[in-house]
Amino acid sequence: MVGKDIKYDAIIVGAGFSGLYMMHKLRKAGFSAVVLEKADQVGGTWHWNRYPGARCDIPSLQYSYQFDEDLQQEWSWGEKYSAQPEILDYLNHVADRFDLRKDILFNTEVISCDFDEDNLVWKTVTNAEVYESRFCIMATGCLSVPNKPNLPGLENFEGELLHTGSWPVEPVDFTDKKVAIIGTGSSSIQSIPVIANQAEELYVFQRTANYSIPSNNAPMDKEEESLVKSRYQEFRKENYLNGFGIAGLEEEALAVEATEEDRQAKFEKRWESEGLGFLGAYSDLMFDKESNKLAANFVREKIKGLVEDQETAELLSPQHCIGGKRLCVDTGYFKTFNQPNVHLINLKEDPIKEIQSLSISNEADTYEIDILILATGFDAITGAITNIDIKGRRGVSLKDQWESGAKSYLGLGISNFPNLFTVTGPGSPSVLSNMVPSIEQHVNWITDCMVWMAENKKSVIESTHSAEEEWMSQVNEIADLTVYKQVESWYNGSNIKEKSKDFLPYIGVPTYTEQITEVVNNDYQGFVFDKSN
Ligand code: N01
Repeated sequence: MVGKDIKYDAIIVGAGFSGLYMMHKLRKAGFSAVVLEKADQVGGTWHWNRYPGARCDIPSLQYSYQFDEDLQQEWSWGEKYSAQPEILDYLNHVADRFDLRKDILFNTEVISCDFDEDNLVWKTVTNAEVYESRFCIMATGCLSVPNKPNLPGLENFEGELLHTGSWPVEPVDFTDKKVAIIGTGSSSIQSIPVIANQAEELYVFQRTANYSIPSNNAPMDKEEESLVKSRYQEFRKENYLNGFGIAGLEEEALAVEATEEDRQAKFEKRWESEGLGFLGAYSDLMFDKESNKLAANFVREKIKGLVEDQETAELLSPQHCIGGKRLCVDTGYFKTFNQPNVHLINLKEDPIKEIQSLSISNEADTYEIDILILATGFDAITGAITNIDIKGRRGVSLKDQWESGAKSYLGLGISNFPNLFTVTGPGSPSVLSNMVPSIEQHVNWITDCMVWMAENKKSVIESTHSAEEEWMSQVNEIADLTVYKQVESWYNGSNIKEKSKDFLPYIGVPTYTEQITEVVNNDYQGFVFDKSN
């Protein structure tokens, strides 16, 4: 289907969950494509995030592809929540099973993508070569550019410096080591209990305490697995009808209307079994500040019960709305602070003054360390896209266009950037949904669109500026109804100083699904085809 001198219909950037399925789907639809991947192997986020304790906090039976019935029937997960090595094995299996590697170029970092308006071609420059394609598809992930904060004296550190989001392939041995970890988000909360069991001393530098619910992880319940597999397609469809696209969040009752006894019983039940599903105990927890407070108080009481030293428990007790920052799911996190080798340092009260060759100092103390771990998160949702120098019509830079806020239509298309698609881009449910089904939904949509264009002899698709503006207003209007905007988080760019503070995920998988379907049914309303310059 390619034009005469253009080698590929599509360039796909990234070989994680998105890029692998995108390649498979385009190939099946008869398009020529190549995946450009910076790493030397597949996996995306599951390749880079190999820190100890890394695990998915969405049940494995849901955090997996559904596009191939044989695959979903034949693959068996070992645990309720899979650990990083098992997910990486799965992605390697998928790459082999669908013979995807032959169309992936590893060790290939994309530096820039330029749209040539005269020839309607994307020119993608990598560290190795220039590729030409009609379409450019960003399968770059929402959490793939590590945030490395500018800490005073960090450049002077001479010990081992690690980031949870770009962990080395070789295992790190913490035995007899003094370790510092900065940050207390999901990555840190997962890794702290594991590191604490090895390290001589572990210093946890906390700026903001976080809510975490026990994962209650266990070996896969074979009965449950059989049950799900006996009706896998229906099970997946039912999940799509849920606001976050995850089973178990479907309660309709309101916390504010429930009795104290009922609330205690429901919260307790979910604390004992659900992980992220804790927030599904009532339907108003993310919408009503008072209800949210009830759930938050329950978790704070749990922390008091788990942590022996009540001063430490108090420090570990978050004060913001629960769920406003991504809820964490852990295996023994709070109890780890009962170990004598684990020390909590409150950065709010006494920030890091300086990092020296083998120590960290704040006003009160100096901590001698061998290993420093930055668990400081990511330039989320937009970082991996703006990290590439993307230029669209008239040489407009995407980074500049997004400087005062990332705007996208449906999280799929961007005005001024014809034939460029983003998988789980800003303005789509992405990180506020189960990522894998959301990825599949976008890959299917993009492929269907490309097929439609071929059938209808259209060369170029581009979202309109007004469609994009209206869409992002809708994203924000929905978020205004929730507690999300009341909390500083990476959902709204607050973790990166230079970033515009916009709330980017679309809340509500079913409404989103309805709308992207309607757009297609209305001949891609909000997009224009073959627009002249
Ligand atoms: O990153 P985070 P993460 N000085 O941004 C602190 C997904 N994930 O890698 O809150 C001191 O959540 C920062 O403090 P504050 C999941 O979606 C999924 O842990 O800004 N501290 C915070 O405590 C998750 O939400 C799984 O005050 C600094 C921490 O660093 C997302 O990835 C597993 C600082 C960063 O927390 C990101 O999680 C792991 C500074 N200068 C992750 N800068 C699954 O299970 C930042 N911090 C699927």
